[in-house]
Amino acid sequence: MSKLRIPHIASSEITPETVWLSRRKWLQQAGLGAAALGAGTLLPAWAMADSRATLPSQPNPQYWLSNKLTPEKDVSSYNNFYEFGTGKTDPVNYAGSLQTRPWTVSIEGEVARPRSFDIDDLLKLAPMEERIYRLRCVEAWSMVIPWSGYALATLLKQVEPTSKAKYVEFVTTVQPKAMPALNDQILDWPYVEALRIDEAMHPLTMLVFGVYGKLLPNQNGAPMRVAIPWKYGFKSGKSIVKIRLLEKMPLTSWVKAAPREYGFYANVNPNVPHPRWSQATERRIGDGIFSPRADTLMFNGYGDQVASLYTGMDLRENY
Ligand SMILES: Nc1nc2c(c(=O)[nH]1)N[C@H]1C(S)=C(S)[C@@H](COP(=O)(O)O)O[C@H]1N2
Ligand SMILES: [Mo]
Repeated sequence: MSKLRIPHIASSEITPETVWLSRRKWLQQAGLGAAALGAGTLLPAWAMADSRATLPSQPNPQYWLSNKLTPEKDVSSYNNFYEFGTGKTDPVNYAGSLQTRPWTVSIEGEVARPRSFDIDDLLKLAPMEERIYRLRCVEAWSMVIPWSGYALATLLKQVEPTSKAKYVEFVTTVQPKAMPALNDQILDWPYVEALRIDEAMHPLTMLVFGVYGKLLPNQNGAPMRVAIPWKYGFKSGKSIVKIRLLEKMPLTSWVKAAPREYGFYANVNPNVPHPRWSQATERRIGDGIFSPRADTLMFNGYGDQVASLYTGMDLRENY
């Protein structure tokens, strides 16, 4: 199979976002310029083949955006899933071998009724809703995506969190045979993310099983991931196998890897730059390379719904 790779600077200090910026620079210097940055352009044709099952879901007009949707081919071919590599097309090229059945999700920790769920039971736990959310990556690009799923709170209520449950941790799958980049030492695996309990119970926080009316492609986090639309994309863990309710704030993967750059909260905030680049604007994937960058919105545009969760908190300190 064809493997299109772009060279990047190898260095032990380099962090993944630097690799990405270097890639951009390399493309510019190589004279490929902006055209080569279009998400779909590097894709081999076979990657577009579509064998996913449909997932009927009811559009939920409460969670709708008027923005133009990011084309499905970009949603499924321009991804971050570092277990498969740091290149944007590594996930679509390599995630095909991820085993997504059988799949169980265990919920444990500070809950009255710990238990495991089979993924096929989770698909039937509540009516499937289709919601359009913007996903804003910390790398300053964004997509507008129709996800299928339901509120995470629906699942958490089933296991009855105790009064000690202050945080919800998501542990994602590790499949050494399927994941070629586990030895890259960019992050410690499994990829772990977490939310405060009130963030996790917020109706916007979505358990996702499908996209564009079909089951999730592996590269988007099959068979189940979360989507937390007011936070940078790295908070939305993919291919979740375990959910733990905890009394203490867990150490999440990106905070562990680079605490000065990635905070626990990671609320989208145009006023707090990443230490190495601005977060004031974003490039909308799929909008065409000549369209202007968009202004990034506080809480990714979801401030009316979530700002009250952070009353009294200094969002510069808690980035
Ligand atoms: N397990 C796992 N989940 C992950 C990541 C990852 O590398 N591994 N990347 C995160 C980042 S940085 C982003 S921006 C989103 C991207 O989701 P998408 O590829 O479906 O758009 O997934 C997040 N979830
Ligand atoms: Mo991201």
